[in-house]
Amino acid sequence: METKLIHEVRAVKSKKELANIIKAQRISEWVLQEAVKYLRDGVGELEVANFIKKSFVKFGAPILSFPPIVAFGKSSADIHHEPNGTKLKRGDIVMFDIGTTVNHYCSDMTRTYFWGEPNAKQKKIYLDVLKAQDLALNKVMQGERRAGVIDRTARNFLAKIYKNNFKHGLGHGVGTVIHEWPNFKPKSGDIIPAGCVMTIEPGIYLKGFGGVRIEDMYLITKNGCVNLTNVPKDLDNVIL
Ligand SMILES: [Mn+2]
Repeated sequence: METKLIHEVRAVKSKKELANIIKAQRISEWVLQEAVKYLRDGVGELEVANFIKKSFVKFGAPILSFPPIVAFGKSSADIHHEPNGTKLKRGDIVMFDIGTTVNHYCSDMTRTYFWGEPNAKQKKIYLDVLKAQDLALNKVMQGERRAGVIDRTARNFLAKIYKNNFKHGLGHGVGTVIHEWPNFKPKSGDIIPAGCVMTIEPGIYLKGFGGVRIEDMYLITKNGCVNLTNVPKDLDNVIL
């Protein structure tokens, strides 16, 4: 018998584990919906982040995967932004990166919105990040399982337009910890196994301007993948 490593075994989810991840994701989606409704001119990032925490409690999932990221305007250029007193104003980018746990299994999702009609540059960045996610997704659907190749598919597309402003890995495994094996990174040698749950989350971050990240969680299957995230992300759906 061949040996395996524990991270490889842990990556492949049972039906029960998957059900927990999906439940955590559904709850995050309810919370996201409420958070979007809570937005108004002048509301602060921290106020919205606190509202998100309260909503997770209300929906019965008070143990979060990580502290909610709420970023308005230029704050969205900061990958791991800590919500502060920044107030929402028309024309701002609004980024939410949230996740919770059910029976210790995590969920993870990022959506980027526009508070009012986005300008041409905001629109272009959004559409390019969405395209990068789609290119990576198509690779997975075509059966590509080399994490490095999948990462570079999205990365090379974005690099042609935005140089090195995609400043993190394309995605990661999700389980009882929020970042687990395998990893989509440009130099990753990981081979993605069927049955694992991965995020695909390209982003572009322009200091002094703002950023866009779009993150969905996928179940990797033998022949493709299934999106576990049920939140629209077409440009029309993200203009508030
Ligand atoms: Mn993530």
